[in-house]
Amino acid sequence: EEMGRLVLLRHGESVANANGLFTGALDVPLTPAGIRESLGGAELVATAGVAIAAIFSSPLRRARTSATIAAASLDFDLEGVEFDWRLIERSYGALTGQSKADVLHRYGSQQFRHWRRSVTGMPPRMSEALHRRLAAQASFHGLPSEALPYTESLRDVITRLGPFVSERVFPRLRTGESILLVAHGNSLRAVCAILDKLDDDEIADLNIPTGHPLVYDFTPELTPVARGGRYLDEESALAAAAEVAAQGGT
Ligand code: DG2
Repeated sequence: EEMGRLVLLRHGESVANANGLFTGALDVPLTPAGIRESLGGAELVATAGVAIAAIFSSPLRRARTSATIAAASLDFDLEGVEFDWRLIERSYGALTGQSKADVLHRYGSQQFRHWRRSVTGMPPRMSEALHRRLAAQASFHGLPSEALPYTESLRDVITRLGPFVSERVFPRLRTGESILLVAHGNSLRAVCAILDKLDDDEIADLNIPTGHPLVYDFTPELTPVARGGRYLDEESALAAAAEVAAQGGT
């Protein structure tokens, strides 16, 4: 039987990305360049002829806008886009809203990389005041409190996304339906860690660029045919991933 394909798409460039800030649960919009990027990514999926049967998105604005743009380009009913809080970006704790360059300068590259890329690294907890301010953002209305942890490691994100992948993604792939997931740099790193069973070093080296669709094909046992999937625009996606890796000045 034919397996469905899974397309992972990180939202286009956000205002916080453009300003070099740790974003996490900060509910920022896309930049105009980010809107164009989302459109370009969605058009690549349409041109590749992937028949998307379901779109799942993080409820944060930057993902919702990108999912809306994708739905429009794929001729997919907007009402059918499904939101799942488990796709929300990793909580960056007290680093939320801070400049990556400042954090790198203040704490050094080892600590910076630990917080940003290791599986177990947890930024310091955010203050009650910051938590209250983030929880009051419109996109968090109606979501469970687990959607906004005071801080989170990538391991925690993998733990919350495991059930999402096995309950909402795998069953549809098995019935031959192709799925688009619109989410974030770190929540998508977690999805890749689950699909490819990445070890801790592989997870630390993984960077996902904005707006470049990453396609996974699967065997009937739900093993990726190509480990790490395939970007539809490999060359520019890998260049953009290298830029993500270098953010903050490392
Ligand atoms: C970025 C990822 O996530 O940042 O939270 O700052 O995808 O929501 O823009 P996104 C953030 P890095 O972990 O790559 O620094």
